[in-house]
Amino acid sequence: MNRMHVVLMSAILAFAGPAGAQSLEDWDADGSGAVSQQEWTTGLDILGLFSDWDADGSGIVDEGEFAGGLFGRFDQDGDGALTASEWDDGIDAWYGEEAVDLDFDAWNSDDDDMLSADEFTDSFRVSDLYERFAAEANITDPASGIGEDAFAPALFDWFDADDDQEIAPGESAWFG
Ligand SMILES: [Ca+2]
Ligand SMILES: [Ca+2]
Ligand SMILES: [Ca+2]
Ligand SMILES: [Ca+2]
Repeated sequence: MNRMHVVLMSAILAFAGPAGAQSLEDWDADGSGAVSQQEWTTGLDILGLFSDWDADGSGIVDEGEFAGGLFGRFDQDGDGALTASEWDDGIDAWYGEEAVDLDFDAWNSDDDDMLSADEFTDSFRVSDLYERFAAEANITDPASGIGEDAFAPALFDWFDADDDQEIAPGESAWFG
């Protein structure tokens, strides 16, 4: 990828905002029609996703920070809260429509119509969603969090549903 491409991609990503959909074509540097692990890692680096999710800058994304990162991805309009529909779309996109049976009301502890970041994180921690991610993404010690070197490969493994070492169009909700 040349420098102009990087600059252009950064501008596109910045414009798209924190919850904006990434385009597979932008990440597919060699034009193969799918995203390799190297292209994936480059895309996440340009997006700055690890430092974004590592809220305390410790070099580790722990379970609470992982929840916070997902919350940001799910918050489609970026208003800092999740409607039932944003929450449902996000869970379905990341975990699959049939794999998870969760109840919005159980997560929404104050019974208003929105999930705050704290409500989301508290409920995420008591769910098994982080553990499910860690198992699928080959994180050996999830309780210790996810280090920077493991972060992009873990997300790649998570989204590469058929384990053929590339992310094809339609395989991942990441590329909406
Ligand atoms: Ca951290
Ligand atoms: Ca929202
Ligand atoms: Ca609420
Ligand atoms: Ca694949």
